[in-house]
Parts: sequence; C-alpha cells; structure tokens
Amino acid sequence: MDVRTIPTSPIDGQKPGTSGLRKKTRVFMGKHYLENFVQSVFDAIGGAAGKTFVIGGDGRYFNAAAIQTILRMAAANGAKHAIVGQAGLLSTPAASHLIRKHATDGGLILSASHNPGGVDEDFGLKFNADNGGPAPEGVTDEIFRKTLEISSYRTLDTEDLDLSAIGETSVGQMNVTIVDPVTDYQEMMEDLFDFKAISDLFNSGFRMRFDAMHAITGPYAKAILEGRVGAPEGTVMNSVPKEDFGGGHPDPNPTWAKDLMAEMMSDAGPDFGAASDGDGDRNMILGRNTYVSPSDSLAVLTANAHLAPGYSKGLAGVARSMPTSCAVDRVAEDLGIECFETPTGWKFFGNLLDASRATLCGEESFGTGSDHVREKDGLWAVLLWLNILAVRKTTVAEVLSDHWQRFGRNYYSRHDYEALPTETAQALMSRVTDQLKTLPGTTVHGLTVEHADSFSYQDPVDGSTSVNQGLRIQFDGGARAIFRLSGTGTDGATLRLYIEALETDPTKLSQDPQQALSRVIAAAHNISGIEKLGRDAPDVVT
Ligand code: VG1
Ligand code: CO
Repeated sequence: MDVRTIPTSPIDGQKPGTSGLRKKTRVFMGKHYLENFVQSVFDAIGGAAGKTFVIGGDGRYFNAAAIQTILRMAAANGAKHAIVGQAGLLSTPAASHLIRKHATDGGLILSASHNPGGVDEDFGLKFNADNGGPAPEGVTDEIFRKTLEISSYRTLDTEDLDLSAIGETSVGQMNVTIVDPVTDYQEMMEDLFDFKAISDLFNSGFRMRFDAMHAITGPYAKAILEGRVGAPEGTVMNSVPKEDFGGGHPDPNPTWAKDLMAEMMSDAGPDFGAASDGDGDRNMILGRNTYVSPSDSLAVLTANAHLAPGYSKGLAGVARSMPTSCAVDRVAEDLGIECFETPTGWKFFGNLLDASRATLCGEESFGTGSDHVREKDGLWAVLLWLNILAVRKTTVAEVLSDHWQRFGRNYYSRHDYEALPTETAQALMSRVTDQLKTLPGTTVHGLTVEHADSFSYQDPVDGSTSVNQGLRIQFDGGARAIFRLSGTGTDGATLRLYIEALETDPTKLSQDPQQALSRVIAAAHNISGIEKLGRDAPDVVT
C-alpha cells in the first residue's frame, strides 16, 4: 500500500485547551484541519512507527468519519497496531483503561465531552499518553508547536474499515483489533466493587434512575447496572448514544439533566439518581430530594472509599483542582493523608496518580476518579456511591448530613457566564489581576481578604510549573472566590466564578447554597465589576 504524502500548511489556533483540541465540528471538517492536528500529534511524540494506539470516541457527529482518517494516518505513519472500540465507540475512562491494560503507546480520543454535538456544534480530539492520561502540558505544547510548522501529512488510499464486527482486521500494514467497548471496563469495575452487596441492595427494592443523556455511558450503564447488578430494566434513561445527544448538552448538571432532577426532587422519587456526560467521564450524584455537589461528593467518597473492596487498604492521598471546594482537605487531614491542589484539568493529576501520591482525585465540574485509570470516570463514581450506600444501608441525604456534622459544610457554587466577547472577559480578569496586590487586608461586604493571587502550580513529582491557572481571593473564615476563563469552550469566552464558604455551626448546615453564599457572591461581584459584562445573571449555575 503506497503511503501518500499530502502537502499542507499550518492552520491557526490548533492549541489544545483544558482537555484536548475543541472546535466547532465544521472547523474540524475543514480541509486538512483534522489531518494537520493528527500528524502534529504523531510528530510531537517522536513518530508513530512501530507503536500501538487505542482509538475511540463518544460517538458524536463526525466521530465515524474522523476515526477512518485517523486509522489511515496512523497506518501511513507506520503504527503497528490500533485497538479500536466497536463502531468507533469508547468512553474516555474505558479508553484510558485499554491504553493501560495493553501497555500501548497512548490513545486518540475523539470527544468534546459535555459540549453539544452535531454538524453545527462541537467536536474534539485528545491525545492520551502511555499512562492512559491526558498528555501533560509539555506534550500538548509540543503538539501545538508542530501544528505551526507542519508542511505535509501522511495517509493511505484505502476504503473505510468496517468497524462493526469484533475481531482482527487491518489498514495497510497496521493490525487493527476491534474490541467490545464495555467488556474490559466492566471487568475492572468487578474488581473494585462489591457487586454482590450492590445486587442485594437492588433486590431489597432500592430504586435508581441513571440518565445517560443519549451519550456514550448508555451501553456501559445498561450492561453493568441493569445487566449485572440487577437494577430493573428502565433504570437507565436516554441509554442509546446519539450523534447529537438528542439535541441537548450532554452535561450532567441540574440545568441540563432537567428531567432527572425533576424526578429526584420529589418525595416519590427514586432512592438514588445519577447522570454522566458525553464521553462518560463526569458524574452527577443525587438522592431523593438531595443534590450532592461534586466537591462534596469527592469529600464523601474520600471519607468512605474504604468500604469498597478496591480501596479497603485506605488511600495514599487525594487531589482536587484549585477551584474545587476545600471540603476534601479536612477529610484528608482527618485521615492523615496528603492532599494536593492542582490546576483545572485531569492532566495535572497524572503524575500524582502514577507516583502513588494520590488515590482519589476530583474536580468541582462533576469529575471524580481514582488510580484505576488516568481519567475521571463517571460510572465508577456512581458504583462507588452505590457500594457505600449498600454497606452503610442509609440514604444519600443521611450520608451527606452525617458528613457535614462531622466535617462542617463548604457551601459551594459555580456561576458560568458563557459566550462573552473575549475582550470583555479579559477586561474583567485584568481588573481583578490589577487588585491582587492591594486586596489583602481590605474588607468587602463584611469579608476581609486574607490572600489574593494568580494560581500557579509546581508539580511535586516532575517539578514542572504551570502559571496563570485562575485568580483566587481567599477571605477570612474559609470563604473563597475564584475567577477563571474556560479552556473548553468554542464560542467567545466563558467566565467561571467559583464561590465557597465554610460553615461549621451544626445548626446552619441546611441552608440554600445561593443564600449561604450571598455575601461572598456580592464581594466577588464588587471586586470584579461584574456588571460590566452586561449580563443580568449567569447562564449556568451549578
Ligand atoms: C472544564 C472543567 C474542568 C474539566 C474540563 C474537561 O474545563 O471546568 O474541570 O477538567 O472541562 O472536562 P474548563 O477549562 O472549561 O473550565 V470534560 O468532561 O471535557 O472531559
Ligand atoms: Co467529559
């Protein structure tokens, strides 16, 4: 098979963000766009010759066509072997697992995660390294550099490969193994959790609702929850992956998982509710009339993980992204384990997990995971919660209120202002940056600023530094306000305002979060001059 070398030239803006390269689908479908990026990935990692890659995606519009392009290019670049999910589908955590299980050289994951899908929506591509985790900044910087100097890419003239049948096939000289996307993942979950205890829970009449949001987790949740641990058929809703996720945002939060929320926030609701995102790495946890904030979920899982067989020996440490609430910090202190604060994005957890410094990791954006893979993992979090509920034989609401009584409660919320003109968003960031030096010691809305800075992180394992990772303002009494611009959006700029306040008075643990946070919110608005955004309210509040 003749390798074809196609001349091309650099395309602007192929800089990977928080989680890979994300653009409008039509941009990705543009001439040479995908090809330039894929060739740059191979060039950045020292070529693909002789290597093995895992390839799969969340099934969104353009997934099927893009996989064919990537397979041809991998073969043309000399790759030895590709492991591909049947029909081109793999959840992000399942892809991470396959990369590790088969000791491959990495993987290409096609997804824009929680962003909507469709020809007029979003597409994305991410390279994961041989540890199964998102490529660290050093590698993504190198990929970007290669996109700026590319002059040709390599491909083959071949027919599309049939990805429908499990088994061995090939593209050019490259062997291709098509695997069932669920089997290996399910086996790993069997090893971590007490499926017998979870089955007993369902047999005792426990009711659950899982919203797969028409995205990739559908087949995984069906197989494991309904097929393996005995949840009744119909427990999983929106379980068939669709190219456009049914027209919604596959983002498991109260705004986008509206129907699930409505069902759970009622006295007649199921005992337990959960949802996951487009590529299966995020989770939302709910109980009857109970919403568990992702930051609280991380803290609760840290305090209770030992109840699941996979974590019965305890945790080496925990890590959370900087804007994630400090709830887990106090649990770590109580357990006597290390707690790390990293920049936003799962790539920053990889070294800590590889070095066995952290066992659990989490982000406020509905992401939790452990050292079983190198990605966050939606269904894993759901199964860990189920395992804990099965052992403790109590409700989600009780688990949460027990936790707050013991550790105090970090009221928490994130306000997103989406699709802002870039200059307007940047002006707000500059206004806050300009005040960082003078804020400490001043009082705003009755809150005294203890500390203010632009977050930078030095990786404790390899010493690499990442700067400008969000502006944080620490008030007395454990309250914080953080400003950050999103690195995953495709429309203008998205400002994220993260607000938290610590409450330890046992009589004040069940307030409405927005109410409890109102002073911190007012202070954050005041400091940033948020009214200059020209918006009455945030677009999404979580
Ligand atoms: C968002 C979240 C971040 C998460 C990232 C990828 O990034 O805030 O916590 O790691 O999405 O999640 P940003 O830069 O928009 O704030 V997903 O489920 O893409 O894989
Ligand atoms: Co995701």
